[in-house]
Amino acid sequence: MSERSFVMVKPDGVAAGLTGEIVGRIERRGLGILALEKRVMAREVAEEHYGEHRERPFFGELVEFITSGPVVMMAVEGPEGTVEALRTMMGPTNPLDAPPGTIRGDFATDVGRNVIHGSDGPESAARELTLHFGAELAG
Ligand code: ABT
Ligand code: MG
Repeated sequence: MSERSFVMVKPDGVAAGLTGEIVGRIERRGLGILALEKRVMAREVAEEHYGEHRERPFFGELVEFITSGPVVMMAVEGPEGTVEALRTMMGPTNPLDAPPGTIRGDFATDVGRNVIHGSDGPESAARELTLHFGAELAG
C-alpha cells in the first residue's frame, strides 16, 4: 500500500533558500516526488487551504503570509505511514518545540513562519492534493 502527502515549502522557506535542502531531505529519505511546482498561491486557494482556521484570530495574517511570495508545492509518495513520517521530519508546529534534526528544529523559530507545510492526515492529503494539483494526483 502506498500513501501520498501534500508538502509545501512556505514563502519564508523559499526566501531563505531552503527549497533544495528540504527537497533533498525528502528525496534522501527515499520518498517519491510525483509533482513539484513553484508559484504564488492565489488568495481564494489559500483561504480554502486553511479553511479549518477561518474563525481563528490568526487567519488573516496566515493568508497574507502564505500568499506573500512563491511557495514550492509537492505531491510526495511513499509507503503507508508516509503522511505521518513527513510530519515527524518537519517537527512540531511551534519551531521552538522542534528538536534538532527536524526541518523546523533546524531552520525556524516562529510559529507563524515555520518554513514547511505537510498534510496532517491522509484525508487532508487527498483534499490538499486535489486543491493544488487536481484529483489525479490525490491517488
Ligand atoms: P501547517 O503546515 O501550516 O498547516 O502547520 P501545522 O499543521 O503544523 O499547524 P496548524 B495548527 O495547522 O497551523 C496552521 C498555521 O497557522 C499558524 N498558527 C497556528 C499560528 O500562527 N498561530 C497559532 O496559534 C497556531 C495554532 C501556524 C501554521 N502556519 N504557518 N505559517
Ligand atoms: Mg496544518
